[in-house]
Amino acid sequence: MNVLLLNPDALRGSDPAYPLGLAHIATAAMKAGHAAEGVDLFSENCPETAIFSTIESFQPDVVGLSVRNIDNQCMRAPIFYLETAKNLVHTVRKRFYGPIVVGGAGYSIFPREALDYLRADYGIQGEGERAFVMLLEALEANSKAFSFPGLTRRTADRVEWIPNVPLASLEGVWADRSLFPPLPYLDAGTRQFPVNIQTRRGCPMECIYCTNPWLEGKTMRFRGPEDVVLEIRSLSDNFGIARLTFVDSLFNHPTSYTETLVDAFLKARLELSWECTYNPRFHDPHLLSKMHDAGCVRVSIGNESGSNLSLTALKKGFEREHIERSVLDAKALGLETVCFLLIGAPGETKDTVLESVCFLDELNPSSVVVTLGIRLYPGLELSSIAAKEGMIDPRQSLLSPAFYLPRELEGWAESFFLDEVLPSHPNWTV
Ligand code: B12
Ligand code: SF4
Repeated sequence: MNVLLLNPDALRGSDPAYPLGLAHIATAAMKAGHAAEGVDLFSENCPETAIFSTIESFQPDVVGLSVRNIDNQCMRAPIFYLETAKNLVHTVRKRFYGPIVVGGAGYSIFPREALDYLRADYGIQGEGERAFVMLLEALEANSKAFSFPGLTRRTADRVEWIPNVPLASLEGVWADRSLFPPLPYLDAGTRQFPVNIQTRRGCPMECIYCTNPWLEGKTMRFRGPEDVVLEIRSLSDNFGIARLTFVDSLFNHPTSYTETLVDAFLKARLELSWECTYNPRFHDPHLLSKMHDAGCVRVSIGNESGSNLSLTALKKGFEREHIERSVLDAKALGLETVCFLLIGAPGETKDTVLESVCFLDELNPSSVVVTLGIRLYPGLELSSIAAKEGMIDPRQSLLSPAFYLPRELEGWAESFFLDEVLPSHPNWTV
């Protein structure tokens, strides 16, 4: 089948993220013998012309659209990206009369509601490598009744969804970048920009607000370190990429895998610099030092707070001392450190906010990213708390963004950070 894959450019102007999910899907489709073509609207000035001319020349049988983001998760200045994706489906329909399939992380949180909203024909919830190929096979066989894990289908009067089952192994999982070359994402001056890559999927942690364990599964699965090295080599050989960002939810867990991976980087003498997530609970000075030797230059320390009360409420699984050790050891190695404040844990008060601010002030990481209000998602513990406290209706779909912020902090938190914290902290952003 001829498969046309589209990356919507909902985020032009902000930090662009290379469409890694689409590169994975394209690889799987091509491996299964299908012909694939890509249109990346990030680098197209006239989306309609780019889409129409590719439909004309390539004559696709199926069009796939990636929906990475539903919204910007920002309570202060919300942006709803799904509207852009819906317009794109509408545009494609003007010239293409076959099935339109949507997938992606944002989409997967709301498989039914988002498919209905977008008016697309099929959705693939969760990992797409297996499920998308199964859908292509079913469509090619002109099969009328088919079903498999991950499939969402819109019929005249309802939307049917079968929950996906995570791949048992990541063997063979690979992101061929040829359909979506990363070059438009590089900074014009430096010719570099961290290009994303994934080495593992899954998170076993229980943070009460986070969708990652639902999206990727709670059981971690890993790519072979040699495969990861080959993919990195192909990025540097084909596109000159020397800066990477690992999108793994927990890059430093489990230590044994990360150490093997980093050893493989060292053995291969990869000339690159990279950044990754770093969870304080699994802090290991020996591993951190090896990561530094293997090219790590920046760690995003998923602390989210600096108050033990809030860390416990969010079920982060670590305390202030873990954060402190992680930040100080990373700084001692000369790594850039990014810390986070997620304001609005259940029970968060002005005191816990001040405690967090003082804590990070003392640690003085390279930068701090503050988020005011926590985006609520279906099925998560924080959403149940919000419903019990009367902040949301328990039947609310949450596709349209809703946020958790204790009433005591409403109004105060925003002016506190904007008027009092930011002016004296140029390396903090809200
Ligand atoms: C790493 C990450 C980041 C990094 C990105 C670094 C980088 N340069 O790539 C950083 C921290 C910078 C970031 C920023 C943002 N992120 Co983010 N991010 C993630 C995370 C953890 C992983 C994404 C990833 O790369 N996965 C690896 C790839 C291989 O998987 P994938 O894209 O999901 O693709 C698979 C499937 O989805 C599917 N698939 C994908 N596309 C398609 C298309 C079709 C047709 C089909 C059939 C299947 C399919 O198959 C793929 C292979 O299995 C996800 C959560 C998660 N666990 O998925 C959030 C997530 C995507 N981010 C989210 C958000 C909101 C954002 C921001 C808007 C936050 C902000 N306000 O700044 C920005 C947007 C950035 C941008 N330009 O798009 C939300 C989106 C939900 C929502 N409310 O919209 C998520 C889901 C996190 C969450 N809250 O639950 N993010
Ligand atoms: S916040 Fe990080 S550690 Fe917690 S569940 Fe999400 S991905 Fe896992």
